[in-house]
Amino acid sequence: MATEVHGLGEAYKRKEDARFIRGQGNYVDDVQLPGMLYGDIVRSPYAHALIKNIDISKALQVPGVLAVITGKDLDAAGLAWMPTLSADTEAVLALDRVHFQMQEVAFVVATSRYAAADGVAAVDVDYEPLPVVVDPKKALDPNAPLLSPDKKDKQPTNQIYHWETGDRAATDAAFTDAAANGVVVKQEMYIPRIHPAPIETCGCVADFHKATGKLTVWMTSQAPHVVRTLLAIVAGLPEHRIRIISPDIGGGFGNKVPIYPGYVCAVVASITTGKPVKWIEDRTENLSSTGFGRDYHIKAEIAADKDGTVKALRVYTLADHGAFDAAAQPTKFPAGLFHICTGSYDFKHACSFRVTEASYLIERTMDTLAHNLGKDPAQLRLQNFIKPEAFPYHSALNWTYDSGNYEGALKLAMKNVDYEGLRREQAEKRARGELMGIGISSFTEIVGAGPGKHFDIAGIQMFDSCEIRVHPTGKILARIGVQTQGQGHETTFAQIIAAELGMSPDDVDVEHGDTDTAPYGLGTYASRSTPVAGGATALAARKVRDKAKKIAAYLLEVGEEDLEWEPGRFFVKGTPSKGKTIQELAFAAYTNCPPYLEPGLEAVNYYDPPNLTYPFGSYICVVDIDRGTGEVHIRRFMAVDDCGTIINPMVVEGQIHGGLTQGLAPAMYEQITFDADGNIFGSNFQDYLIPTSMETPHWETDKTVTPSPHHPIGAKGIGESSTVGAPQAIANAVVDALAHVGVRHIDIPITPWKVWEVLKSTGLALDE
Ligand code: MCN
Repeated sequence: MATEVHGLGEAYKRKEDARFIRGQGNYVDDVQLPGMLYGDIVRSPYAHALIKNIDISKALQVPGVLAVITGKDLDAAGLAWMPTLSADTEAVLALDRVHFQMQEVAFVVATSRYAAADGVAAVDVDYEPLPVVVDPKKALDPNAPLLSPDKKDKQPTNQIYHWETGDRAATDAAFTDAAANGVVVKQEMYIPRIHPAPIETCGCVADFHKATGKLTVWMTSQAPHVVRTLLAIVAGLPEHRIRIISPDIGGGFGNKVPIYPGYVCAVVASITTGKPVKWIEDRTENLSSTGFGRDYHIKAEIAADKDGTVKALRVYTLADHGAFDAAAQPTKFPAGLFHICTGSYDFKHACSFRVTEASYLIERTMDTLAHNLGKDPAQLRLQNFIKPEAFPYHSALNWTYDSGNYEGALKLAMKNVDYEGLRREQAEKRARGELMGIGISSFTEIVGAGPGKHFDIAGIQMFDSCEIRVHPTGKILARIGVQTQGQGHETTFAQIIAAELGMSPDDVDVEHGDTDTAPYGLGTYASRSTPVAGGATALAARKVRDKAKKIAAYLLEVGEEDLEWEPGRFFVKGTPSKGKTIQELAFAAYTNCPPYLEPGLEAVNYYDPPNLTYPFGSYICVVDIDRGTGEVHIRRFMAVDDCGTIINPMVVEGQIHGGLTQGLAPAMYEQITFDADGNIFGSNFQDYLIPTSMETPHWETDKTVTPSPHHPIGAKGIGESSTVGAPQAIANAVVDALAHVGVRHIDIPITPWKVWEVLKSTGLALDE
């Protein structure tokens, strides 16, 4: 028998922490190469302007400055524009026009980081400011200035696309009927622009070797293989001579999926100089020029019977995609990867749905329905949930939810917080003039892109992969196509293999992030690693086991059908003492392999999942509001999550804690705004408030387990579940505290100032 197995479901300590807690992680900025140069970017102070001239002469006189690359230089090489992940094009360095404050205008290459920064300050750009539009509603005005006249043929207005889905006629009919015989609720809301704000900013070291023609780029990328292929296509470099290495990454949260101008400029600079070039952006550059999230103006409507049974959902969204349509979403739908369709409820009809924050709007609007009907929000949800026996559930927007037990999760959360007791306490407090609110969010996530038929990046279908090599002594090196940014893949993927082969995860090393060694993969985001690469890993391990079985049959001189498997070994049915461990079989694969088999014990699997996975959860938040200051205190937050089979409960809990804090952030603190001239507010951590441990409440967690029927080990993704589910639980709790005086909505982030305004307008404010 193998030693300890530590298979699925065990809180095995993270293998990668051995280097992290010793400060021995290897991040991009740790890479030092002989003769390395440094790049820094000249950025526009204007949100919209023409570039009349760029004078680089003074910059070239700065000691240490070797070169200044401008948009015109890139244009001459055919590299001025690069494709975005949403089929638009984005300027690498602005040619004759800038479209946002902090846009990249020139790239200074120098012998030190400081010289590069001095060079940036010495570049003289002559701008002619143009009218600015920062409000997407105003951008749609026919008289608004056209922001991308160079794309006029494709985009004659500032509206870059219109997309709708659902059955409009049936939805409208359901609303007409509800207006006459039932109820219709409408809720307008704004989900503000926020930033992923990873602690490590973006950066790279590009190293072009003139003699071999090989380009190696260490890069903060969540999807290194995709970067390699796109670099090959766009820059015309041979793909086998490009190596992208994503070393340890200090958080990604989607920020590190796209290709940014700094990467391209560093590559160009390295090819031009023949020296390695490092580019690392600073905090303000990261917050103001790399990928953001949300910025959705939403109108949501629910049609229901008078008893609260929901019938139809109608949603209109106006999304601000910024200067270029660079949304990092790999679906075949313009609306993006995360359209969760119709939430956890049995909506028969849905229409015009184009939203990534579907969960927020559905949960907010369900609460409005509950308050308008005078129903308990928990009861309204229990009444409308998709029933456990309805799975696989075909949604009104043609998605098949794999499995779920929504009432199970909500009832567990209610029991854990003593929901009835909290409602009694709320009534007592209200009678005393105190403000207490209880907010529920029963969300459904949709994660695990592919299937390849629905999801691709630049045409590459969204599968993922795992390669397993069992060495003669039975130790394993596995390589996966996904790329961790802190999610613990080196541990959890080792656990999958360990569970399949009956051995200790200590005996399995997992590598990732190097395109020269890892099998092709589409990257880590959208909680797709476990649903897709996790499936590939289990199936690759099963291939190994299948071959090991053939070897066992040969060594034990029986037919394969006479063998039985127990974790770590095959034995002859009925004679348990006659068997071979996986380690013995690995050794035999190299020393005494059956003549009719290839020697060695390796397997690779590329897995295109048949469906997405649909994790879900029910969260209950309890808040108290200070009537003197408008301050909201989160007293309790109970999160019940269900991600199917759990590989490592400790890693999952860590992911949930992080996600809840990321959900708290937009609910109460984070927002990027601009003034009328397009000057960005929120370009540093003093103005852009990420919650610290001081602001973060104590998270209480629990779980239900509803395996995915189609996933090889029944697992669903979890990484972003709680960031999807949490904001509306908090917003619902605040509104619930004020619902008795007619409040139905407060836009997030719910700041003390906004609450104070509501308290004053409703007469609840205590002035002293
Ligand atoms: N896991 C598990 N059992 C399950 C599901 C997951 O043990 N049933 C484990 C996984 O094996 C993995 C971790 O939980 O170790 C997260 O897995 P998964 O849900 O597959 O998500 P991904 O690994 O694809 O990570 C992406 C997800 C997203 S979308 C964001 S955003 C996010 C997140 O993960 N960014 C993170 N968590 C993050 N955590 C850190 N530290 N840093 C980020 O940038």
